[in-house]
Amino acid sequence: MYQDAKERYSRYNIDTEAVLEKMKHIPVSINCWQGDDVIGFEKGAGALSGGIQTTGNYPGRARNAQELMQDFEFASSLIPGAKRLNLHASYLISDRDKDRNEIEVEDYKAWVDFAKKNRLGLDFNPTCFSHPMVVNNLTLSSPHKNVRDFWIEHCRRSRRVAAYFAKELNTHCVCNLWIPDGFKDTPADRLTPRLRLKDALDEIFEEKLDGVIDSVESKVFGIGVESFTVGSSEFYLAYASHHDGVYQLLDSGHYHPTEVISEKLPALLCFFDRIPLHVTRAVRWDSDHVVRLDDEIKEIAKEIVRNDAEEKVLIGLDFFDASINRIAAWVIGTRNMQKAMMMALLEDNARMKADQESEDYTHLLAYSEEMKTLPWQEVWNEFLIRENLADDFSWYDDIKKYEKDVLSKRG
Ligand code: RNT
Ligand code: ZN
Repeated sequence: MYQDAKERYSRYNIDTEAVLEKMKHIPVSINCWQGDDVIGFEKGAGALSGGIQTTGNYPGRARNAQELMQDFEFASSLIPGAKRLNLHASYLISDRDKDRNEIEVEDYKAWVDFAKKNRLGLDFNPTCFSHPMVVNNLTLSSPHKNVRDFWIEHCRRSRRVAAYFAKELNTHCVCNLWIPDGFKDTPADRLTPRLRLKDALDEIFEEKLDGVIDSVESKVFGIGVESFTVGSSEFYLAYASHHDGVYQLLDSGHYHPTEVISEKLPALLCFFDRIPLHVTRAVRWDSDHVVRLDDEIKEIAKEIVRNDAEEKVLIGLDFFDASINRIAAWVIGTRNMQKAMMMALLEDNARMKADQESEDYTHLLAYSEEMKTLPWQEVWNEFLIRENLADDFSWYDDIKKYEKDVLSKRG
């Protein structure tokens, strides 16, 4: 069936062998926090707060580092292609009860060993939520200097962890900063908190660190902070354009409902050589549902592929559903991102661009619709086979078996 598909694609000037080769080298950074409902390993780690929420109580959540590593390894074994692991500072592995402003590189050494063993790149995030120093929903923009300083210190140390990852693993490390700062009700002053955030960022990014790709993640609103977000899109976009080496991270759940990040990608590509992403699926709000193979994910992938931006756009995932098997969530969401990339690669993009430039909109419409019925699934199956994975639904049985043998024993 692959041979037939290959021949069929060649009639449209599409080289499936080249696509299969490319697919091996497009890394997806998988968020560790899908595995344990964004709780982490700090002593006394409790409920998630900061305007984000997991819902559901599916049994078998990873309760410690060993379980999360075991689950991630198992999930990875069912995912083709190059993978990275996206960690949060709250996933430190230390015997000591360390606060966020005390973290050090050695607290993440076990993750480096894990990454080396599993041939993963690592990305990192300071954790500026679910903590008593988030005072009145504010961190880096707080009016209290001690609060700001606490989080500045945490972020500075986080960047050093990111540099350590980059050095040890010989690949870049995206160090992404998201803060929950905002107000529940209409503020009297929208400027002052932003000026404080700007100063805090300057302190955080002062130190030049090799291998670190710094990013700032904007948002519209969170639960309990509906009226105002300090780190808005315009704020961070302007910050990033004024600071070399700092980029805006686009989270697909962080915009008004009719805004899509696929449309933002080519705009940013005019100005930035890096665009880190958090691909997620927002259902009516920033709900962080598992990524489906829906229109927007396909559109995001197309914008990456058509613009030769596979190395500029750093694909990361950000979903956390606690109502379904968490390993299935990882596998389904990551494979969907990869499927979207493959579908985009399997289009005659050059011809369609030429149609647009020569203003042949009739051919463009006809041809882009034609692309939709080409047998991409057969190329996907071939990708799985070449990655030593089954080309059928048996991955699901594997997960159910793991659920029975491992997850269900966790109590
Ligand atoms: C929150 C942001 C942020 C978090 C993770 C856990 O709205 O999307 O990226 O989801 O850092
Ligand atoms: Zn995000």
